[in-house]
Amino acid sequence: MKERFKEKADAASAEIKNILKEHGNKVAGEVTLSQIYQGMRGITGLVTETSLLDSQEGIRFRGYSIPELQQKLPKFPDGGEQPLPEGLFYLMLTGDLPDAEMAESVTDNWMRRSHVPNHVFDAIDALPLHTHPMTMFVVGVMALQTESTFAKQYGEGINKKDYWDPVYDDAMTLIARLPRVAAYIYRRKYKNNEHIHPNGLLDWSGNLAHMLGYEDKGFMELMRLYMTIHADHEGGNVSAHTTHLVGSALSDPYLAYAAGMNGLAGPLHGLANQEVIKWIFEMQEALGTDAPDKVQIADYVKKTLEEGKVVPGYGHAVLRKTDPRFTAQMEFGKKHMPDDKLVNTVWNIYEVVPPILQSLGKVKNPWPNVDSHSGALLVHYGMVEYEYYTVLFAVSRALGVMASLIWDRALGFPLERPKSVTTKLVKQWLDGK
Ligand code: CMX
Repeated sequence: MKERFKEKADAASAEIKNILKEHGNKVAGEVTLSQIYQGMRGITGLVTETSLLDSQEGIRFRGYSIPELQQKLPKFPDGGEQPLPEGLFYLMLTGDLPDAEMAESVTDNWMRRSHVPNHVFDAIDALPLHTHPMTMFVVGVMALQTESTFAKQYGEGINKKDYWDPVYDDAMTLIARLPRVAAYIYRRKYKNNEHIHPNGLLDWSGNLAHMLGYEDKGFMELMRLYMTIHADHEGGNVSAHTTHLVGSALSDPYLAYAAGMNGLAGPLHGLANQEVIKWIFEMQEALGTDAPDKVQIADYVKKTLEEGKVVPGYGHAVLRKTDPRFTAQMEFGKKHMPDDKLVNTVWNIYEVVPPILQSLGKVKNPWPNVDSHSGALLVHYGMVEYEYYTVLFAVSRALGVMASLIWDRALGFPLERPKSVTTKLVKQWLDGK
C-alpha cells in the first residue's frame, strides 16, 4: 500500500504543480460578507482528496457512494456482508479499490502495530471515572504521542521531501492502536475495569467489538458498517478541518488527530450521536412509554424547539437531503432488527421531524444526518452507555483524517493561515475607505 501510495502521490504532485503553473490565477469563487461572519459556509478553501460531499447526493469516497462501497469493498471471510474499513482506508489512500488480499494485508499490518504502551493506560487511569469518554480518549491519544516517529525524525532534521514517510508510519500505528484504547475506556468506565485481550484472528472492527465485550456477529457487522460510514466527510467539517489545520503546523499526526477529536466532541458535530439517544430516552421518560406514537413525538419535538434547543441528529451545514449514512443504517436496521422499538421510534421521528423543521422557515436542511440513527442500533445490541458513542465515531474518523494528513504532507501543503478582519475594518470597507 505504501509503494502504491507513493507512486500515486508523486503523479498527483506533478499534476497539481502543472495545474497551478497554468491556472494558478484562475478565480475559483467569490466571498460575501455574510459568509465571512457565518461560518464560511460554501467558501471553497481546501483540497481533500479522500472524499467529496454533494449536497443532494451525500458523500462519495474516491468517487464511490456508500451502496457502491458495500458492493465493491472486500468483506470479512466468514460470510460478512458489510465492507471492511481496512479496504476503505486503502481506497482513500491510494484511490484504488483493494482486493481481499490487499485489505487483509492492511488488517495484518494494523494488528502488528497494535500494542499499546502501558503508560497510555496509566494516563487514562489517572482520570476520575466520571470523566467523559471523549476526554479519556483524547488523553489516551495524547499519551500515545510519545511514540511519534514524525516528531522524532523532525527533531533529527528530516528533509521536508520525506515528511510523508514518518507521517504514514504514525498514521498507521495510531489507527492500529485506537481500538485497544477505545475498548479500554469502555471497559474501565462501564464494565468494572475488566478488560478483554485482543483476538488476532479478527479484523480491525471485529476485534474492536470483541474487546468492547460484544461477540455477536451482528454487532461485528454493525461495527464494520459504522467504521466505514463515519470515516470521512470531505475536508471542511470540524474534525477533518482541525486535523488538517493543526497538521499544517507540522504538529505530528497524534497531536493533529487529538485536536480534531476535541472538535468531534462538540454537540453540533460528533457528540450529536449521544445527544440523539439522550433526547429519545428523555422523551420516553417524559411520555411514560418506550414506543411513543407520531403525535406524541411531534408534540415533544415542538417542546424541544420552544425551549430553544436543536433537534439532535437533524440538519447539516452542507447536505440538503437525507444523509445516505442514515439510509445505510436504516437498511441495516430493517434487515437485522425490524421490530426493535427504539429503532422504530427513530424511523417514526424521521417521518415527523422534517415537516416541523421545514415549517420554521430557517432550517436549511430538515433531514436526518448520520447521528440520528447510530445510537439506536448500538442500544439494540446492549450498548446503552450513550456518552461513549462519540468515541466510536472518533475511531472511525481516524481513517479519513489520517489518510488525508498523509496526502497533505506528500503534496507538500503549507501552513494554513487564512486572513481575518475586524468589524472596524469591515465598516471602513463599506464606507469605501
Ligand atoms: N433543530 C433546530 N434548529 C435547527 C436545526 C435542528 N436540528 N438545524 C438547524 N437549525 C437552526 C439553526 O440553529 C439556525 O438557527 P438560528 O438562525 O436561530 O441560529 C438555523 O436553523 C439555520 O441553521 P442552518 O444553516 O440550517 O444550519 P447550520 O449549517 O448553521 O448548522 C448543524 C448545521 C448540523 C450544526 C445544525 O443543523 C444543528 O445544530 N443540528 C443538530 C445537531 C446535529 O445533529 N449535529 C450533527 C451534524 C452531523 C455531524 O457533524 O456529525
